[in-house]
Amino acid sequence: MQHSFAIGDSKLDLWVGDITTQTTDAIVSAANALLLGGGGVDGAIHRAAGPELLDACKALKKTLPGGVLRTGGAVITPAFKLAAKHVIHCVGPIYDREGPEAPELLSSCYREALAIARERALGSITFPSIATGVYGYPVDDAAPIALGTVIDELRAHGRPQLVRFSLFDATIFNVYRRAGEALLR
Ligand code: AR6
Repeated sequence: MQHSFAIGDSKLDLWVGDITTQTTDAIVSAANALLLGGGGVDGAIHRAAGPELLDACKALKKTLPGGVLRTGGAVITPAFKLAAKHVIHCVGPIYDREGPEAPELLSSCYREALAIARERALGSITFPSIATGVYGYPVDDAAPIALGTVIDELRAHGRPQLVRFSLFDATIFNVYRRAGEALLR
């Protein structure tokens, strides 16, 4: 299952599938503040990348204030055994904890990840549906924020050339597809 939108010269692609199989320059993990791995998409990425990814996260933690990645933040490591070259680790908002700040914090994840991709001159990046699993963000609310932020960033900067979402099942894919169609109507 796949659907594409054109945003200027860039492509915004929606896929159904496991993000660990993606071959884009970077894939994004929905991590937590401690950056020590976890469940969901983060666990799948750590398992597929191998133990070097945890070592890289531990080294990176030492450079962060208090050893934690703030909510809405993003950092980059190599991707080790994955087909992608880099993993960008984002911390989405815990929906019930952040209240009215949640939309801005979710948007910040996508903005910061895309800023890192531009800084590193990456041509392609794949996101999961950040915060909509364990962190409890309703996917109907998260999808227009995720796609709206990516569309704004692509319109403002014209790169990376490809932004993909690797969505775990057809239900989530359909929510994102409808949100994309509504935003780009
Ligand atoms: N590929 C693509 N999407 C996936 C995959 C996969 N392999 N596995 C799960 N998803 P979640 P969060 C989807 O819970 O809500 C972790 O423990 C999943 O269906 O992974 O941001 C972290 O360490 C959902 O749509 O991330 C944090 O503690 C989406 O990915 C916490 O969970 C996000 O679900 C972060 O929670």
